[in-house]
Amino acid sequence: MNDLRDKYLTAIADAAGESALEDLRLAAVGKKGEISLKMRELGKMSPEERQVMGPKLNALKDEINSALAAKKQALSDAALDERLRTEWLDVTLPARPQRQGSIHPVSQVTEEVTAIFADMGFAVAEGPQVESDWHNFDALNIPGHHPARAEMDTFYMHRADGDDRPPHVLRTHTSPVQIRSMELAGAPLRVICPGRVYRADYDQTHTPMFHQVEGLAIDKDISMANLKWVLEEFVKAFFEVDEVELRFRASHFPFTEPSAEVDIRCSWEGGTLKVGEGDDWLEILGSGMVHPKVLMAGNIDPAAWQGFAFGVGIDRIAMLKYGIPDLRAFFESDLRWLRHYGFAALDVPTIRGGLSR
Ligand code: 2NL
Repeated sequence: MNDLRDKYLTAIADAAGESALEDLRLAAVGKKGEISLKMRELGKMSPEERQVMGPKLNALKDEINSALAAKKQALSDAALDERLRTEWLDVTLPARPQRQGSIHPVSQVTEEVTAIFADMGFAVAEGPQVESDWHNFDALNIPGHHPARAEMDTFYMHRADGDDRPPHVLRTHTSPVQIRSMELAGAPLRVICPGRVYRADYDQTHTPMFHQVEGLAIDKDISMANLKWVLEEFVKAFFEVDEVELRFRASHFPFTEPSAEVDIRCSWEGGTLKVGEGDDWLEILGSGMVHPKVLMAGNIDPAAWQGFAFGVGIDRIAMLKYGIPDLRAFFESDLRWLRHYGFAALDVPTIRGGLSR
């Protein structure tokens, strides 16, 4: 009996797979297995002998059965481990191994501008592209008869017949987002508002949808000097140069008083733009001190608070920084253009890590 026991326990321990194990089960405790046959012999034994052998054979059978069950479990655990090891899949890998997608220059520049202003304490705000005409015009001191409404070539949204409320518009600038920020957060306030804007204009240098970022800073003691410093820091960081010279030219916007257009010193020697040197001036920004009526529209008391604001065309500064000649190509979704001017998906611009490197 001990030989039988050793034989099967060793064989079970050494069994290489489930079918070898099943063969062993049949050979030992199957209907015609060695142990089953031995049990059948119990009938021929004397009662004394049977009383000794019966329990011993039953115990052996139980022992073999549990060894079989334990080995079966061990084999199936090992099989599962092997499957998990060989069928392992990295679900974070890109769908295709080649570089297929790239970041559009507009997205890249939006990220760059956001990183620069975030570093100066500006939050980012977004708002609806379909706006009430109040947020887009009236709140910005552009009343119904104002020529700026016509100049803006506004897209008006159609109202249902008989509905004579004023129509909504596709926002013509991101200023309404700043009005909403004033309404929501009040003063003091520092926000930039990047996003899509729309004007019914299409030629070499205009597309009916383009991108703008506006900035707004409101506090107790804010002046044009703060505006100048912020814009200088922005231009230096954005064009990645150590020195810049800005020129403020008196201008007019309905939403700022006083208003200034901002030029930067540059050179176009050899056909490429160099910022901060040379004898040319490049207009890149509109700016000014927020008009008291605009503060009031945002529920901010103009007797207690003042602020500066500015607006930049994202597409325009993207063309300047990255030497992209044709504005309309921005919106044609030409894969060859996107591969040429696009940015690698993982090169997220940061102040410390570099904006465009
Ligand atoms: C331009 C002119 C500008 C603003 C935008 C602004 C917004 C609020 C109040 C006052 Cl809520 N002003 N925005 C101010 C001056 C100029 O953009 O030529 N952009 C490309």
